[in-house]
Amino acid sequence: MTTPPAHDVHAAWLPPEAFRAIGSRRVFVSGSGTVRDEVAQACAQYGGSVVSGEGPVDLVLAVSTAEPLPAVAQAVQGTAGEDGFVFARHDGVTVVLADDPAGLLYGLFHVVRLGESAFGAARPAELHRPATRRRMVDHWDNVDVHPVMGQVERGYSGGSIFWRDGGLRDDLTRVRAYGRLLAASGINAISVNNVNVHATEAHLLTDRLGDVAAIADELRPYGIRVHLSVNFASPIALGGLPSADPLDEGVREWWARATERVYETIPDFGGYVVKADSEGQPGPFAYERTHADGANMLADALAPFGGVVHWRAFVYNHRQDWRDRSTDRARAAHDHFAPLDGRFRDNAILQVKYGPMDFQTREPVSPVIAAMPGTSLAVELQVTQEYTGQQRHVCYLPPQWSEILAFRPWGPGGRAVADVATGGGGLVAVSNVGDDPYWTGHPLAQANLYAFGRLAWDPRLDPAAILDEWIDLTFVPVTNVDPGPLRRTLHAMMDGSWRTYERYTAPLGVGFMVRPGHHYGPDVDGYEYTPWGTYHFADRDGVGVDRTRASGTGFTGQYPQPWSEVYESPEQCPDELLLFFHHVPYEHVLHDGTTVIQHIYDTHFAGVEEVAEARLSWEKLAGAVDPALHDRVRELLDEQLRCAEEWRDQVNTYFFRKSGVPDARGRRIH
Ligand code: GCW
Repeated sequence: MTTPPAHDVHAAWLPPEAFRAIGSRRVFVSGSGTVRDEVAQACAQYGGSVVSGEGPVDLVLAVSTAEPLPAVAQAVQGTAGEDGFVFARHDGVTVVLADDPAGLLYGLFHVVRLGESAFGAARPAELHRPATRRRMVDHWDNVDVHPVMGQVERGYSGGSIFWRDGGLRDDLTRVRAYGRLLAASGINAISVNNVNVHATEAHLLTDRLGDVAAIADELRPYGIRVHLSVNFASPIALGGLPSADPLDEGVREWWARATERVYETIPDFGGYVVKADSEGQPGPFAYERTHADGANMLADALAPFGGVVHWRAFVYNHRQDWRDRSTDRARAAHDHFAPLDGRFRDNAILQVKYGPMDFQTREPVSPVIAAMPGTSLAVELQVTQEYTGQQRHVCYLPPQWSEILAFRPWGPGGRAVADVATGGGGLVAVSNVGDDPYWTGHPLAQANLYAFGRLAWDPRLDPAAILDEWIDLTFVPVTNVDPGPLRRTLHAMMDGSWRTYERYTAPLGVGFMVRPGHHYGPDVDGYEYTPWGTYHFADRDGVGVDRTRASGTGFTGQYPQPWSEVYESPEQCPDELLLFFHHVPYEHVLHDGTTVIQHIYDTHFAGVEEVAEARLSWEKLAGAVDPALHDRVRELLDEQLRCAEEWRDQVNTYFFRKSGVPDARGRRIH
């Protein structure tokens, strides 16, 4: 891959030009701090000035209690609340008023997004408030380089921006810059190490806490709180205790003391993230305790300091016997957690992956989300593209996230997933960032991180509009040519890319079919006879997993009405999830009149054609974007096309050989 020189870090969605509209004006800023520094820097670059309350001013950025507050700002009414801001254009002046410094920062970035249009016609006061208090990204970064996973587990952007050679990086400039990017998207919380907490990383809680504090110092100016993944067995591994039983007094005391020391060092520390009894991580099951017992022990240690524990619901048997048709991995989270509803402390957040399996391109929404009204739930998304092209393929994920967030588990008229999340623990996503100069490996993958932040702030935003916002911020200001073609091309390449990816990979919601271990590229039977619980059950007659109550694993019964009925019925089940819920013959007819087998052939040919088209469109943008970036994306599109063809040919050939049914259109199948 071509890489620009190491010092040349891509500015992502905050190129200097994005600040021109602000930096070329007279700006009143109340107080000292990040907003003032940002404005002063922009003004130094673009000829504007930071002014005091007297004299003419174009933009006011003020905390509402500031003295003196220019008269024009006093005329703007509205209470912003935590992290919020009021935005208005009044008497020829643009006004941003907040109640706290974080809100002012979000107001500043709102003006950055609007650019010149923030200084046009009058606008009545608009209130902007985040839908949820905590908007979080999780890093799966290891301090040491892990022998199998590398430094960042499921990371596709190089090493960690925090850790290097077994310790904290000497230069944390990029951490500060990352915090700035996150704040500009709306994110305000981050966990800095992998949920699989290995031996070295466990020490971040105790003797290596100074490293975490140093990261917190870099991120604090951008309103971002630091959280830490901890190992449930820490009292044994770090404290030398004989047990980690969550009901043991000595163990509880150990966590209370350890947590106290964390807050002595980092007073605004956010809390813990825990993966317990999952894929080999220790947990409360070893002591015959429940996950509520485990989570509550940590919640109690954190409560005096206002901290929270994010307790992950990703608990399943990863040593399943593939011959055992009664065990269904999709059922596991609901089976384990639904009975515990109402038993978690207020500051324990149950973090639930959006689907019942594992971040697949297509899954139904997890039934846990509807099953725990008495528990604070956070919905976990995967910005890092583990199963969606690993940042070698263009795959703009927000259309998927928006579908998930808009899904109504209790049917039309009921609450949506977004309502459950915003009324509880909010949204959390696994970050896609590493030490790559473009931050995310594939430069276009930056859009996923940006859009996650925007949706965490407001889950009702339109993903297509966020995409344009990202394109304009990232590319448009630096090109001297008509921005129209660039915007149109990028939009066309990216907006439908998740569906394109779906077309050339595993069909109709059946999932996986990826190469075991690293999960890149096709391997239809790769997981079929393994202990991982991820099967498609293709035979000569048909394909899919019978999860019905009538004849299958009964998973459909974990949903409330109407979905328990809709998913139970092969006639009513949405096509895109058909093979997730049903084992059907190849000749089964979908709602659009196509058979399953013909759908498999058609989508796989179509998906590859769409990638080929995207590649051609990108070729035409040579000269319209930075040449190094153009090269990087072009090389990646070559790889995407190669890989999509491989997917097409393996999947089509596999199903042709199984079924013996030829393609109705006579295309080449190997
Ligand atoms: O998707 C799976 C990944 C693991 C990951 C796990 C999890 C961090 O393959 O790499 O571990 O999920 O979410 O805990």
